[in-house]
Amino acid sequence: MGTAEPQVSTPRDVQQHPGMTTDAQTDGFHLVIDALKLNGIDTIFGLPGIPITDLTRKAQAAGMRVISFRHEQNAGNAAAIAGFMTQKPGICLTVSAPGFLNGLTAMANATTNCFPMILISGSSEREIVDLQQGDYEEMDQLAIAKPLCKAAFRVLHAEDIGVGIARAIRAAVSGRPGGVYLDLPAKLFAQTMDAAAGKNSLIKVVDPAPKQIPGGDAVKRAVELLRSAKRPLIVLGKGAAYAQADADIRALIERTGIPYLPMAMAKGLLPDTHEQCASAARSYVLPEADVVMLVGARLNWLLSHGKGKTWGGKDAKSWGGQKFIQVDISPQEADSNVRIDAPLVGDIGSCVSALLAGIGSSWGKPPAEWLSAVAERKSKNIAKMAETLAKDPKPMNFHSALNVVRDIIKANPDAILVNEGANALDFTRSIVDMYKPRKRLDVGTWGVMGIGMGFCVAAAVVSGEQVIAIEGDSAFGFSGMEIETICRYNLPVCVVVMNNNGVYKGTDVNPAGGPDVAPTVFVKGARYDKLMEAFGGVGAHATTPAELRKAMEEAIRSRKPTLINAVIDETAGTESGRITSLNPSAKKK
Ligand SMILES: Cc1ncc(C[n+]2csc(CCOP(=O)(O)OP(=O)(O)O)c2C)c(N)n1
Ligand SMILES: [Mg+2]
Repeated sequence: MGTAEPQVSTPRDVQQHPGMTTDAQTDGFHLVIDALKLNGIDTIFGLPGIPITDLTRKAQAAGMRVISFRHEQNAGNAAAIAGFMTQKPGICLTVSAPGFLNGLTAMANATTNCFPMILISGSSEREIVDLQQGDYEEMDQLAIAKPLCKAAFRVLHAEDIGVGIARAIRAAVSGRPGGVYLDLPAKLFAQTMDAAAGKNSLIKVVDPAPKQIPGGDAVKRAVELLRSAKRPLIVLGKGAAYAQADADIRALIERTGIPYLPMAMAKGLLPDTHEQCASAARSYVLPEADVVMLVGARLNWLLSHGKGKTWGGKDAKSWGGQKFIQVDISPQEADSNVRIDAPLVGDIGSCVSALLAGIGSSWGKPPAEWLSAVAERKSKNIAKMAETLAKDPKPMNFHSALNVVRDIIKANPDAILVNEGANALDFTRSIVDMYKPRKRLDVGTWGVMGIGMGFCVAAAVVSGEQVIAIEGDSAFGFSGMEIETICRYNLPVCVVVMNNNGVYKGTDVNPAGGPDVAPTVFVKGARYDKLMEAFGGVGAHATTPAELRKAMEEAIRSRKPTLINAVIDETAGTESGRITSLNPSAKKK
């Protein structure tokens, strides 16, 4: 069978004669599809071409939903967020070398964010790739994928497809979820084998993401530390959202009475309007808390590494004095940035239910001084924000536009909000309250641009709910061509482009005074709405909050693919939004 590994003998029931498939035979194409279906995977996000075009056709013929994209990165982002929403690995299917590389960014982002996805790429002939003889789209994909994913596998023989898919599924969803790469060389698809033996070779994965029960000592340690706190705080991360342990998490928060902070994608796990939500007092509670319980949240840059001024430390690196409880599925997470006094390792659902049992029924609420201090900061900041939101400046700015989005989400709490950009991201996160779990999907751990339209497509396909995307005009550009995909599948997606003529703002000028505009500036007054009309969707142009409201309400009423070009004051944004401080500053002026 012309295999590159001479030590592997050709199995007797595998032949290399495509076209000779009889009813009693199956082939690589069908085995891949059957293996996915056997494991309850019903959707593929991908982009066809050699050698996987027929795989997309045959998958569709076999009743799978095959969502075809315009660029693999968007298909990959769709797969990743489908994985986050469903706890099943999202599948992204690409061609070899360039298609694979296009999908790779999404797979790496999935791994970073702990989203379960499987990137399946066709690849070229092993013999030619390994001798570097210059095959069509030649690349040693497996080697390149390895450092960017949780696991990477290659299947050379049809009889091993069942094992390959099973291993990929387990790797993607068990423990801390992540991206997995599965390499399927072109020759595999045409290999035939006896149909009964083929069926028998497939594996239905039993218990793909086994519960990981925390140790009793660790639970006791965590509960005791929490009980000792005078100013406790709970931080909910997107791991807590992923876990789908919503009722228990809510019970834990409410029974302990502890103020909590949701990270961006944990917003809505409890309604952001919950009286214990401390989002509006973030800069007060982080430095003031004495015991912090992290639930599915890592102490990475998004939480200032658990130290420094944000946490009340004297300078950038010094400890603020908090004690930490960290609930996480990975035993390696604790102590990554600061000392974790009570690590609690297990799946979030099992850990939270153990904590609930541990705190029992007679838990005293946190000291009243702490709760009232938090409440006071909160109401002051909320009042200040309400004042800002009530203004109606001309031209429209981020606040007055997002005040509309805030009302729309309040009236449509089941809608899914996709969000990317800099100012368009940061203002949306702080202004738009979420009411239900896993409804906010955004740039995640990396703050990556380009997730927008891929996330929209997957969110609509997976949930059937209305999707609303709030996109910076720069952010939108990374995946904007997928509005054709949105129109093609007639998805209920309303994209709002917050058009401030550029990256961060539209007012920069070329310091050298030449004819080129500044690197952050785009075409002024661009009409993104016209793009949507080109594909039969609805385009709207909004220069006031009233126009924006009308267009969004109409989009939701009609469920038609819609793009609203929301004209935002080009002076309104700030450099890098809320993370200006991360910009290196030049020594030499
Ligand atoms: C893949 C990638 N490339 C570049 C960046 C750097 N970056 C951060 S935000 C941003 C765009 C900000 O502009 P826009 O989306 O228009 O948002 P605004 O602040 O103008 O609302 C860019 C390019 C990134 N985060 N990810
Ligand atoms: Mg912009």
